[in-house]
Amino acid sequence: MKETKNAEIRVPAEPYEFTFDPTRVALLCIDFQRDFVEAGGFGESLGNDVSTLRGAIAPTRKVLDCFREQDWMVIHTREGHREDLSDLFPSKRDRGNPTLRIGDIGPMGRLLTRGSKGHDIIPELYPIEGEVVLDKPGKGAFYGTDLETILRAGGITHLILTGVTTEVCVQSTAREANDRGFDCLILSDCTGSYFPEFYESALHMFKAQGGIVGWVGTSTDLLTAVDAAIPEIGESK
Ligand code: C5J
Repeated sequence: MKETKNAEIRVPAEPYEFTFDPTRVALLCIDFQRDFVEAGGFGESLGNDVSTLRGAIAPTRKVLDCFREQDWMVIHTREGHREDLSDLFPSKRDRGNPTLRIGDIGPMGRLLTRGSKGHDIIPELYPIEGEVVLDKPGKGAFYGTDLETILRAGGITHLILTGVTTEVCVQSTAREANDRGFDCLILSDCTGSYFPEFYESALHMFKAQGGIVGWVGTSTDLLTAVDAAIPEIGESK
């Protein structure tokens, strides 16, 4: 990690400024998997238009580059199941009426199954060495994983959340994190939903009542705030 000990990053956000110590922040990139974002995956098998999520990719890449430049903690999550599906509840497998179910073979291999092409992270945001890749069987990233241990061991208190989809895995993870005492900022331009109305209401609920679950901001405001507090980022661009 770079020498950022005395910096305090102050990000304009709703319902009020989100302030963090850069030695205690982590970026969560939630489920940017081919299965959700690309044609032929799990998201499309549920009848969704996956192109609605793609707008989140470019701004997330900029935030990821900033965290990499600063050597701050980055965690990528992937929703999916063991190859033998032993960690897949029947309730999850059988829910709804999809054309294909989890574990079935689609154009990108077995849906939401570890080891398949569709389960992996999209090339634009692919993890690099040293970044945590966390496989999770549920929607929330804390359920059934060692995420909390990793964050506590790293001294992390503040989380910046990006990912898909806003009202499912991003929201579930943010709520789990909030209940564990982490301060969470969701970047509105770095998250996406198949349903514009769910995107709006999830973010609205999150920051309502004085930030009952957390804060909502933008990647531009975050990057500007980092740049102001740690000017060498701007110089290296
Ligand atoms: C969903 C997710 N939508 N990553 N998963 O099933 O949001």
